[in-house]
Amino acid sequence: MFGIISAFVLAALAATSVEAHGYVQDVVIGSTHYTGYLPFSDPYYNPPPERIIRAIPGNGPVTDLSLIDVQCNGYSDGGVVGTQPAPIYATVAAGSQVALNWTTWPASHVGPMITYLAEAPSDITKWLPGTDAVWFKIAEAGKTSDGKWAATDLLTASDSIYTFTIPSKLKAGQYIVRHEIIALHAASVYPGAQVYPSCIQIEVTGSGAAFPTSGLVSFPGAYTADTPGIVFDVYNNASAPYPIPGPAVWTGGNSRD
Ligand SMILES: *[C@@H]1O[C@H](CO)[C@@H](O)[C@H](O)[C@H]1NC(C)=O
Ligand SMILES: *[C@@H]1O[C@H](CO)[C@@H](O)[C@H](O)[C@H]1NC(C)=O
Ligand SMILES: [Cu+2]
Repeated sequence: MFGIISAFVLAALAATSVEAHGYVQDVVIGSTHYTGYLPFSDPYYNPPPERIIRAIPGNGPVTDLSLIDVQCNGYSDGGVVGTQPAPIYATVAAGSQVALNWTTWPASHVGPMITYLAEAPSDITKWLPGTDAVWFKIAEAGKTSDGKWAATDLLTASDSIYTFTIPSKLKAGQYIVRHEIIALHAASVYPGAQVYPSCIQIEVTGSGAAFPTSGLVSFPGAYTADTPGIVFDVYNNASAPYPIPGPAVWTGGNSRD
């Protein structure tokens, strides 16, 4: 099905795959699995496998929050600034669940898990959001009142599966899901917080008409050194509450905007 990869590349894969950190390796919608973009093997196939997740350079984080890299963990490449659109997208009905399967996440990398959407104004397989304010938050999980972190305690307890729901009244259209873990083990200063974003291309179906009328943010832009929750000492006081960065979660058209 795919081209042959060389022994040299396999040796390189073996060397890199022992690193920590991580990324979304599989997306499950209903009974359909979409393999994620696999940064240590996909680039070595010709032709490359078609994915719904935009390409990432590896399993490492973005720490300079002023860079376009914080949008999709993409990077300037081949004349495309910030991210490479993926060639395909998944179809998902408004109101249904999407499950994201993360690679084994290091227990030291405590932090929140946050999910945004941005509606593509045109073909999502070509769209680059740039620095436009197009993103709204649909889900967030930080630290529970008994000190459990989303990215470590809760993700491990759910077998590395993070689940979110497409807002049931969201208007149909093509959207980028920007999902991230922010690892805080070195976040007592800036730069220090490690952002691991993943951009998943979907087409939402349904008869809803809801869309946020204000409060859209940009990446880069939404997070700076002064944003609550970007600089945070996780070792200082285990019972201190954690302020999740970014705007409030959109109500989904259920009450106000
Ligand atoms: C997540 O993906 C990995 C790699 O494909 C797989 O081995 C594992 O079973 C998946 N986890 C779940 C809970 O489906
Ligand atoms: C730790 O945080 C809790 C919750 O905010 C607070 O009540 C407590 O005083 C803090 N302890 C210290 C030593 O700062
Ligand atoms: Cu790491």
